[in-house]
Amino acid sequence: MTENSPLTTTLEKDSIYLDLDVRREVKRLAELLAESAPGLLDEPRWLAAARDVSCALPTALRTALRNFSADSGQAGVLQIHGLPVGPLPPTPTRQESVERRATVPASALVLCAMALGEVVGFEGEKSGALVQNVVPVPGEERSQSNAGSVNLEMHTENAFHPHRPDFVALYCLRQDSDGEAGLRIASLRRAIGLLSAEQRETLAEPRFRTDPPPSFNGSGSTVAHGAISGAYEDPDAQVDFHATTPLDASAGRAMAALREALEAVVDTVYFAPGDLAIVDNRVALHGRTPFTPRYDGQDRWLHRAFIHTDARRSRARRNGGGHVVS
Ligand SMILES: O=C(O)CCC(=O)C(=O)O
Ligand SMILES: [Fe+2]
Repeated sequence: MTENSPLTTTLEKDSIYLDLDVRREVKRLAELLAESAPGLLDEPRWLAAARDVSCALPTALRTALRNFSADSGQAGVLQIHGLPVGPLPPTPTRQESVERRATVPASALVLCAMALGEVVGFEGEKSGALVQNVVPVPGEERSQSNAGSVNLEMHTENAFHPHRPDFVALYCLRQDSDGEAGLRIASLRRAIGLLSAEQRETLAEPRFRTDPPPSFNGSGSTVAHGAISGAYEDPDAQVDFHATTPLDASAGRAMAALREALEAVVDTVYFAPGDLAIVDNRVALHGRTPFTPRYDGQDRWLHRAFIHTDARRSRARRNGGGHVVS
């Protein structure tokens, strides 16, 4: 992807390993940003500082992010290893947990995200917070949300929403102690060739419906849509294998074939602290393997942020021009 770029990192497939000097500089910038007034992630003043500081990220990292945003490659994901974490409190266990304070890891996440576009939250999800905690929640084990710990079905993030994220960024603060939890990623670019022309045509027709979760108060769209759309040879995906319903039997068969094709190309990422995975939500689906939470303060803990490459497109759904999409 970036073979000719002035990288001072090791590039391996769709991953970059930051060199020590790059790590130190990213940590320094994240610490600087963490101290910027008012120290709160969702505040316009802090976000303006984050946008500025993001432009000062080391060339190696900015180059990788810029190239990824132009073309996320066959894998549809970029993994960055070696970002700062620092000392952590116990993993939160509350439902709807979010990070509002500009901690060092949350600042580093926003710095990387800002190099791709604008960070956005959704009013109907975790109170619109820009950085959310992905943690297992007691009593939610079986839920098909990121609070659960059963297998999380492959999905386009917020597939029901006309302004679903372009990118979903997941930043690991703490991995589960058994190392069982894996982020599963399946690229439609790798799967599409496994489908017949007839299946592709059916998938592109408005023969599917995806209902929003109740918390969105009917904001998404319940109109019929294609599970894939756009260029025949390189389509976008819009499907959630838990929430999307095929509207007739042959659409159901095409959706089953799509699922099988995606399963044939899936990659599983086992995070270490300081790893960031950025999923291109247009061309890749993601899910998570089952794991066993302990609720002992040492459970798996990710920060998550959503990115729009062109925030202007969602302006009508962002009250006051802010960062929260309704
Ligand atoms: O837990 C994970 O690895 C991913 C969960 C997920 O799909 C999300 O937070 O959007
Ligand atoms: Fe997700």
